Amino acid sequence: MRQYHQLPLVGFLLFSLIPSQLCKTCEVTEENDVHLNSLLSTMTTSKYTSGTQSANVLLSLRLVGMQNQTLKQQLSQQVRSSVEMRESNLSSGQLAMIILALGACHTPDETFIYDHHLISHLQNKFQAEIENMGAHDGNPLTNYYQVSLDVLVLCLFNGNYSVTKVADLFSPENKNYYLRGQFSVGTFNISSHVPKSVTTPNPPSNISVNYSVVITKTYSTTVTVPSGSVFLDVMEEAQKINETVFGFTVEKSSWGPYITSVQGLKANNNERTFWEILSGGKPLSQGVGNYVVHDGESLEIHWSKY
Ligand code: B12
Ligand SMILES: *[C@@H]1O[C@H](CO)[C@@H](O)[C@H](O)[C@H]1NC(C)=O
Ligand SMILES: *[C@@H]1O[C@H](CO)[C@@H](O)[C@H](O)[C@H]1NC(C)=O
Ligand SMILES: *[C@@H]1O[C@H](CO)[C@@H](O)[C@H](O)[C@H]1NC(C)=O
Ligand SMILES: *[C@@H]1O[C@H](CO)[C@@H](O)[C@H](O)[C@H]1NC(C)=O
Ligand SMILES: *[C@@H]1O[C@H](CO)[C@@H](O)[C@H](O)[C@H]1NC(C)=O
Ligand SMILES: *[C@@H]1O[C@H](CO)[C@@H](O)[C@H](O)[C@H]1NC(C)=O
Ligand SMILES: *[C@@H]1O[C@H](CO)[C@@H](O)[C@H](O)[C@H]1NC(C)=O
Repeated sequence: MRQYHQLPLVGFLLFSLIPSQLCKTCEVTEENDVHLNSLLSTMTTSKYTSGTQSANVLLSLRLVGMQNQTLKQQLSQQVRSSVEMRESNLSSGQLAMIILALGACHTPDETFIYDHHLISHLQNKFQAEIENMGAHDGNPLTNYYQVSLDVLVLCLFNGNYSVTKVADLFSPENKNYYLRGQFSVGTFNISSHVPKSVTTPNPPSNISVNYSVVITKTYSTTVTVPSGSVFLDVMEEAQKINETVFGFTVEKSSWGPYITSVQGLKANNNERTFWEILSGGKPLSQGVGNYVVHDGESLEIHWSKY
């Protein structure tokens, strides 16, 4: 027997997000049409390499009521096979996103959720997050963003969770919501650096940038790369110069390459450490695979805490 819990107020608010309600189409004004169309065309023509990516796009397409059935079926197939292939390796938030995407709009995919016991898998993954928080000073296995996705989905799909735990977890007094003394990352100072126009210079030229690894000590070098290079190209050139100082590891993620270690020092969720990337002292709002570097720029990768 499953016990169903609902937080009265939060439950009501989340209830209003129930899939059938989400499926109402909303109007886009004519002047915004052009933006929407370019977004939709990017979504239609992109190649998705992970189940989470497909799930995010499928959810969006279902929510806006987009009619391309071929595309929706392709995406839903990718999502379902990613569950079949690596359910046990999905993080809690990834599984939550997948359930949201499959469960939106009452399609036949909804039965897949129950046939594969995805809600009870999510309950277990959520439980593991809670246990990790107990053992590591409130730090989840993944992050609070994913833990909140878990709760949203458990609530929408009548999963079992402890109401008191959740109420504690999402209380504003929770110190883990504070970054550099501020509540949440809404006020995070991220540089609004827009990549310069993508006109490729002809003939191709080289540019030089200053690249530093900052732990407690700063290790700097000057790197020459072809213009149009991204942050990751700079890191690879620096690694060729001195493997000990500039060596790093990278992992594929749904946002592109993610830096996991530099000089053998690995980011750790239990300690809330990560490798932060900056330009001119300001944190970048794109990852190493997307940020295009400029001549004379001062790039840094910092051992940081969040
Ligand atoms: C939590 C989080 C982090 C955590 C991740 C570690 C952890 N404890 O889980 C920390 C604080 C370390 C982090 C770091 C960074 N992040 Co971040 N992060 C997020 C956030 C809020 C949620 C990610 C998540 O769990 N999604 C849900 C799960 C189900 O999806 P997922 O794909 O499996 O999630 C993984 C990846 O997203 C990955 N990840 C997190 N951030 C980034 C950034 C990049 C560029 C890549 C490739 C991967 C990546 O970590 C997640 C867990 O493994 C998102 C915002 C969002 N709404 O998604 C921003 C977000 C993904 N991050 C962003 C950025 C810019 C960064 C940094 C580059 C910031 C910086 N200047 O250093 C760094 C990454 C540097 C590096 N080492 O390569 C941007 C990416 C924008 C873009 N267009 O590329 C986002 C969208 C926030 C924003 N709106 O600006 N991040
Ligand atoms: C529907 O999506 C498919 C890709 O899955 C694409 O080839 C096709 O052009 C799309 N149709 C429309 C009308 O956009
Ligand atoms: C799960 O991840 C581990 C370590 O990353 C890997 O060795 C294993 O092959 C993965 N299993 C599946 C089914 O993808
Ligand atoms: C529901 O979850 C709570 C803790 O989160 C647990 O104590 C209880 O046994 C669970 N009930 C069922 C039926 O799984
Ligand atoms: C962000 O920048 C503004 C102005 O540059 C500054 O006043 C503010 O203190 C900064 N906030 C953080 C969290 O660094
Ligand atoms: C750019 O650098 C590469 C490698 O150092 C070199 O082979 C090439 O000639 C340079 N190109 C220009 C235009 O300077
Ligand atoms: C490169 O940047 C580091 C750290 O920001 C600084 O200490 C160093 O002087 C800079 N080097 C050059 C050549 O500009
Ligand atoms: C790399 O840098 C370290 C520290 O500056 C230095 O001790 C080492 O000799 C360098 N290695 C190479 C191959 O240049």
